[in-house]
Amino acid sequence: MTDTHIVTIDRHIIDEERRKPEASGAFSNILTDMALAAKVISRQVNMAGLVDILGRAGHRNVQGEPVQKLDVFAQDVIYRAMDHTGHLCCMVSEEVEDFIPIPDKFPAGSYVLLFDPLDGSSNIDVNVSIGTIFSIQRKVSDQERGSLDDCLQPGRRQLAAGYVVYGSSTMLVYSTGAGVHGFTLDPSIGEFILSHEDIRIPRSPTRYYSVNEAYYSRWNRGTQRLLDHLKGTDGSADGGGFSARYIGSLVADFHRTLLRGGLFMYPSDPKQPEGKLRLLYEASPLAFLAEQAGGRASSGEENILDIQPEALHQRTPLFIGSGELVDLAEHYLAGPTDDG
Ligand code: P6P
Repeated sequence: MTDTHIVTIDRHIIDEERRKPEASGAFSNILTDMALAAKVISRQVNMAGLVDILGRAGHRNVQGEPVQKLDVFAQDVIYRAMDHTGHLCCMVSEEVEDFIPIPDKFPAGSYVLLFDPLDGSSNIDVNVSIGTIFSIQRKVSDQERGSLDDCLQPGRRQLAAGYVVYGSSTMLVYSTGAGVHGFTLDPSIGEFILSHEDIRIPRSPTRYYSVNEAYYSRWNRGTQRLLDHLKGTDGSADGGGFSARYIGSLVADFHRTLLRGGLFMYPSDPKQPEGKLRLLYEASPLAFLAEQAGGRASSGEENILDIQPEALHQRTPLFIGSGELVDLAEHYLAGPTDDG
């Protein structure tokens, strides 16, 4: 008997909206528009090997990194899905140096969309999963078409956050503050179908730690001691027992951590004193999801969601996943950093 009880993401978003009497519907429309953008990007990503969109687009983004053509495509798709709807006052994108006001020809709204259109783009050419990350904040200034104050808000104030992982299947995972829910794209009907309701990050004992260990020699002693403990090489009775997993694509590594538990980390080092990952549209939305799923995220010193952003593209060290492992990371990072 074919299951006819399917919950599409559009229906789920409407159900979530109905739980909030004050909801205007604008907020729900942003999520629905993001789901549409995700379908369009997914089609292009899955065709990447067939269509001439691989390889570099010939210029560099605001981070100074070579821009892949799919990066440009994803940026355009999300921008065009959002610029005319009247729900946003402005946007922040990893691909654009300044915040992006809604054009005067379109009505402006009360929300801010912050996004990384295609994270992990260096993996595109080798067919490794990549992702889109997004965060939604409410406008706080009196500027009709947004201001830096609307963009530089702590993650604790997010109204919603989510990501799309373009992998063996395309999944959209989001939260509006009432748990984390995952939807798998069924290409045969072009719909995201509820497949992972109320995702909870497994608690210890969990199996995985996830970090680029090639940088071990650059880390401070606290970070090195944390790795030694996770690997069971520090001689402690309760160390070890993990498997290492590192894809090198943030959304894919986080998605596994969300579903299987464990600890993902991208520590700082002398070459990257603030870490590599971006606060506003990478660490902060993933931290919101982690906390909604019963885990948490830290810079190593403070909860990611409590950081007051100072700049659009500022970076942060990131330790995210099962709460007790994030606690462990903070414990080791607070310890002696020299050989003492
Ligand atoms: P590294 C991909 O380029 C990315 O921005 C994230 O998706 C990923 O987590 C990280 O960089 C990988 O960085 O230094 O380990 O190659």
